[in-house]
Amino acid sequence: MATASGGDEFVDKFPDEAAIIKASFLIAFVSLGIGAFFGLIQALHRTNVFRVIDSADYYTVLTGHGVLLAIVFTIFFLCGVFHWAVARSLDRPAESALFSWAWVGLMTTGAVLATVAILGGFVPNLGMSADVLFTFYAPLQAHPIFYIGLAMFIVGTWLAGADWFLSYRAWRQEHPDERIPLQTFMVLTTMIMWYISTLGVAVSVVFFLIPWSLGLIESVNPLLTRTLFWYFGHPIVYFWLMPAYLLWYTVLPKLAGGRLFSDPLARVVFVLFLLLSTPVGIHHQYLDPGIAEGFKFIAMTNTMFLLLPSLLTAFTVVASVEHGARQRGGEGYLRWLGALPWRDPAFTGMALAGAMFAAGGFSGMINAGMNINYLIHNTLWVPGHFHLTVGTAVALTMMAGSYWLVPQVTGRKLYSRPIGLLQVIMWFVGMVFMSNAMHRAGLAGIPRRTAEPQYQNFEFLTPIGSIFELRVQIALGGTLLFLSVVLFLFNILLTSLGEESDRPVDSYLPEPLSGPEGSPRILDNLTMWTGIAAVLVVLAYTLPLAGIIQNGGGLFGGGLPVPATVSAGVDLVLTTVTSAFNTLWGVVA
Ligand code: HEM
Ligand SMILES: [Cu+2]
Repeated sequence: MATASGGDEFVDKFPDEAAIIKASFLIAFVSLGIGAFFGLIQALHRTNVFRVIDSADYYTVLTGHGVLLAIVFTIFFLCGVFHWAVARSLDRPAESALFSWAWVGLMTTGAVLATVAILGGFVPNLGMSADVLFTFYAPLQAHPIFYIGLAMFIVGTWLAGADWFLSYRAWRQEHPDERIPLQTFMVLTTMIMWYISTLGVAVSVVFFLIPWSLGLIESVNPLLTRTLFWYFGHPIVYFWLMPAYLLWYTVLPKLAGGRLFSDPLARVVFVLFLLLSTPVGIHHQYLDPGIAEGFKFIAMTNTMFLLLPSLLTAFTVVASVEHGARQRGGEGYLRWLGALPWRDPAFTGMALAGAMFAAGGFSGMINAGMNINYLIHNTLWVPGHFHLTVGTAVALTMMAGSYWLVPQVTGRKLYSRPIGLLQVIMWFVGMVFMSNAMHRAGLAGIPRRTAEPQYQNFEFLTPIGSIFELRVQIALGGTLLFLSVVLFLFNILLTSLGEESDRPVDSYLPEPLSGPEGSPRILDNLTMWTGIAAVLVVLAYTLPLAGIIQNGGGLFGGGLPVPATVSAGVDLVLTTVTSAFNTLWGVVA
């Protein structure tokens, strides 16, 4: 890895890149603030502790919360991290600052349009709303501006990826024989996964949802838009997670006082995520009619394979942190934990985020099991689960990472480490309350996505504790989480208003204990991995999609007859693929 030492700070070396990263972070943090405020409103409203909105507006708030946090905050922040990682690990600026500003501008315009459409839902006379939730598939319909904004946002991310690939190409010309620096490798594999998976949502938005919301077509095939959404909806999970992994693999060991345990293992993990992220989306559709059980079973099996890279990560990251603790004098089987730098909010935040991710992994296994999923489907268990994963493993890592990254791109020291420490601990405690209670409420059958979870003449029962106590925990947890975001934004704001410092933070990243030299070069063969990933996607999706189009009333649903040529084409693809599959099966079995 390239190094940056005293006087040679990122912001001095790469001022244009620092400006791009600051802009990305700024938009991410504004979204985080608004989204967290909406989260507080929801947590207090559905527990009936305090109500400021009308229940009819709940979906507007919930859509704002989901879109601003899970799409805008996470993706803007990760674009900043990736821009930083590529510039520092290739040790070169982007090819064109103008091009970088173009993607920032396009993504920002798209995000603003989508947000305006959502907020329009609060003003009934406006005739504009987008109460379709962050999963935006049919039959819920939004104002066209919402979909157009989303499309611009996604195209913006494609351009950002192109920016990083162009940097890499220029670097490669000057370094024909070197291994791809690890951080750039992580960014490129993640972006290849993103290109493959966003194709699904792009098709859904451009060919179906935009024409439908503009009235150009009368109907859509809802199952098709759902399937195209989830084709992208699972990989987006890894799009959120990979920047957190990037920080856990390459920054956390350093903060712990050590070095990454193994560079090749990290590469293997990112390749596995590239291959396995996309052919599993149907695991979000276990309860959808119209998809054969067999396809759901295949999706479940593929999902279980994803445990492998997750466990490899847990092993590598913990081993690296333990190495750090032992470098700092830690001893014993577990006593070394005490030697870690727990006063550093960047370290503690990331470590707590990783610990919560383990819990999220366990509840995720239950979601992933086809039969046991029926127990918790669409209950509060599900938000309980993903507030541990994207809501903590990712969001808390991003906030903690900011305490180390923001000084690098602003040239200013962190305003307050104690406030930072309080903030990350508050997030952890708040999430223990809110998420645990949500999981338990889900087991009791309380539904998600509703302002009024109670039913008339019906009492939810819990095996231990009471529904009242669960409601209090959700409201209390949500309040602590919101206050934690306020502290975070306050600390970052005062940091950026502070005085410039010669050495705002120790940004040096040491080499891994085991470098890439001994590992097979094939790991760096991005073209080959892309090819394999594409083949897996075709295998996983061709038959289910053909079935959905045929059984769901064609490409555009029941309302419109499918043009004869299209349906003949689908028939042809279906019979060819089925017979090819049968032949292949005959050879294998
Ligand atoms: C201040 C912190 C937060 C609070 C108080 C909070 C609270 C909530 C609550 C109560 C729900 C469930 C609403 C329902 O199903 O009726 C929810 C849903 C959700 N939250 Fe959060 N949350 C917070 C932070 C986050 C973060 C950081 C993320 C992601 C980065 C996130 C992503 C989501 C998503 C995607 C949903 C599902 C929306 C839907 O069902 O369409 N939340 N949140
Ligand atoms: Cu998934």
